[in-house]
Amino acid sequence: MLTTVENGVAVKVQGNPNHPHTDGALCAKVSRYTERTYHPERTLQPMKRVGTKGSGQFEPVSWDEALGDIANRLKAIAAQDPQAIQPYSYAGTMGLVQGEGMAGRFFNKLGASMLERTICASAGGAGLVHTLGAKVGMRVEFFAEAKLIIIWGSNSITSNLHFWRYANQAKRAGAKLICIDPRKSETADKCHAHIALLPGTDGALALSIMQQLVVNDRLDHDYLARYTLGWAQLRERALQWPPERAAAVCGIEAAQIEALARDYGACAASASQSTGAQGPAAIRMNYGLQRVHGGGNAVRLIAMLPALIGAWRHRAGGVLLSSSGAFAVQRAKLERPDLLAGRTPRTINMTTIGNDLLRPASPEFGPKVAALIVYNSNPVAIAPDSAKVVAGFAREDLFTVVLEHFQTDTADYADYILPATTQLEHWDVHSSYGHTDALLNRPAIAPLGQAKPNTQIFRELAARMGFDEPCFQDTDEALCRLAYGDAVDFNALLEKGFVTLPMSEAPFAQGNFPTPSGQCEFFSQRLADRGLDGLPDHVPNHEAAHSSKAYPLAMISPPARNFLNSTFVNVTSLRNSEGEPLLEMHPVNAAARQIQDGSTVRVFNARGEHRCRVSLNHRARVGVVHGLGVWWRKFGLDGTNVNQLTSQALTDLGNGPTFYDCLVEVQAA
Ligand SMILES: Nc1nc2c(c(=O)[nH]1)N[C@H]1C(S)=C(S)[C@@H](COP(=O)(O)OP(=O)(O)OC[C@H]3O[C@@H](n4cnc5c(=O)[nH]c(N)nc54)[C@H](O)[C@@H]3O)O[C@H]1N2
Ligand SMILES: Nc1nc2c(c(=O)[nH]1)N[C@H]1C(S)=C(S)[C@@H](COP(=O)(O)OP(=O)(O)OC[C@H]3O[C@@H](n4cnc5c(=O)[nH]c(N)nc54)[C@H](O)[C@@H]3O)O[C@H]1N2
Ligand SMILES: [Mo]
Repeated sequence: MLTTVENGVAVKVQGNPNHPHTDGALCAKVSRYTERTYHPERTLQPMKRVGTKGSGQFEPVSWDEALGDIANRLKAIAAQDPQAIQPYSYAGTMGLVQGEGMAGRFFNKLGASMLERTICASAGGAGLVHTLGAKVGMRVEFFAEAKLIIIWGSNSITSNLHFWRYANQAKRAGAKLICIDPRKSETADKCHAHIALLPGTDGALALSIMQQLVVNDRLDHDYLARYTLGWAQLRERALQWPPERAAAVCGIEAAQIEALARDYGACAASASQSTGAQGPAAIRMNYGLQRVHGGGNAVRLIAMLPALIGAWRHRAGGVLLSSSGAFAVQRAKLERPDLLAGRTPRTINMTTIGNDLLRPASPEFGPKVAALIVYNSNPVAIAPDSAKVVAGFAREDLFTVVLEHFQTDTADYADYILPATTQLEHWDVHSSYGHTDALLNRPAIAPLGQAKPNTQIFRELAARMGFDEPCFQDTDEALCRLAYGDAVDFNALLEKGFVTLPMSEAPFAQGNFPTPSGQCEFFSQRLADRGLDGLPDHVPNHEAAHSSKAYPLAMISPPARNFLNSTFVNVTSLRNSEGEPLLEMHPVNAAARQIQDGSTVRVFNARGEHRCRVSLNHRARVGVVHGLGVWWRKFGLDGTNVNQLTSQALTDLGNGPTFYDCLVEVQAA
């Protein structure tokens, strides 16, 4: 991203035309980054609560007073048990320095409770690790050369624009694009075929594709024999999934599965040819499909498909979910777990923060959470099962500090809000969301008002806590240099802003999977050793479609195009584009409930109720409703958002959230 600065003011941001993946284009939301940075409601001085908890009433205080009081409160709690202090952070910035760089040091030295940062991608990550061996896959640029692209659980036009550019190139060169998504997304609109399966049924679909590849003998037998582990067992399991069976589970036609397998099988390679008749087949999976109970197993099954047809032989074949395994981040050097000095604090999962804030002290749990320090996150809006989350944050005996740009739903519950800098105002380094370039974030302007980088806030807090290790003096630029160590030439990063990581063009053309066996692991001994099924299977949703009479509709809540999770929701131009929180619903489901297009509805289940307007459009299939997110609660009709309905249940692998595994009923309000 390039920022134009005039007289110290950032007047424009644009995509860097010299960066191949960005190619001069920013997504809709980030192109409004200056509007967000100079927003009149930006929090630019420390604020102290004056009203009752959650009333959102604050008065400005000096940094000195705020940090002094916070340090005193933390010291008193730590004197009893530092595990009663809980950090909570995630994706506000995914920068390695303003993320856990200095913060990790602070909480390790303190001996605070750990946070399991699994609210986004961990089921899929675990699926990849237990199949391919790491969070790695195809290089994104080679999708441009594929002849078949399956976009699976990804609304790329909304949430992964850089990939979409390559998919579009392939499309113009004659590739077939198939989208697998319960919702007819903006991306599905642009694909040649769309398979609108029920949420959480992708594992069944993948098994049935395998069954078809077996019965029609569209397999790369040489690749299977040389580079995979457990094929005989996987083959047996796949044979249990003829298209009719999978079609019933997925809520689609058997013919759709047969056609998909035919297209995919036509790309099957062999020992002598790196692709079949149709050319290379590439799968872009994304995290939308793993926010359900069986998300880990589904990702395992899909990640196996390229091995069946030998797609990995060609650089434009294979699968990509994550490229983060390509980045050798020096986390220990940044976060300094050695500062724990032998202590092993408890860990809380960020998805279950609702329950955990309400949990009393016990021998298994440890102390009640007494202090919460939130940075880079807005849990009151984005964590599931809001009724619990709100009740937890509303506890009068909980001391809450929120580092923020704005008075978010979470900041409303703070005892102190500390003003943080934005990406225009601080140093950072980033890995990527699917490509393999390391990125530098230089400050373009001075911090606005009294805002400070997260790192600086933790540095100053550390000083007041009496933490005197020299590592608390490291500058942000020093932390940037540390993040990748020797893996990235920092001078090149300073010069160009990005550095492409070395990575082979077709990483698994000859096996070499980073698994314990070196093979693509259909059977995972590591999972078997944990008492789990070593072979993947279809794992039904916790709340499977048709399993409840009271709540017959499945609800998913994927991102809105103009927001980034709950970020940008308060930017007027972007909020005007989105309008208001909407529930997309199929006309057949609406007619059965006498619901008119545009009317207000109650969406509810046993966890709660959320009111919003309904949109009867072509995007919803029968039986599935979409509450696009993630709106701030305070902009909702009744001060709630879709997470009032979602559950704290976790995934099969990786302890991830199950936002899209959620049954509801809808009534006219
Ligand atoms: N504009 C925008 N871009 C974003 C974000 C944002 O909030 N807004 N968020 C960023 C972040 S943090 C992330 S993790 C990514 C998320 O981006 P993605 O990984 O693409 O995930 P989602 O957008 O959650 O879901 C993608 C698609 O999956 C579909 N889906 C839902 N359930 C299922 C299912 O069971 N099976 C299948 N096959 N599909 C399903 C949804 O309808 C949606 O169209 O995007 C990033 N980019
Ligand atoms: N229902 C439903 N819920 C979801 C999802 C969904 O698809 N559906 N998606 C889930 C996913 S994939 C994710 S990743 C999570 C994301 O959840 P979060 O990690 O909470 O991300 P955001 O909602 O974007 O909120 C980030 C906050 O950090 C602040 N921030 C940004 N930069 C900085 C900084 O440099 N310093 C400080 N101190 N603050 C900063 C922003 O102002 C913003 O308020 O939400 C999850 N929640
Ligand atoms: Mo995410």
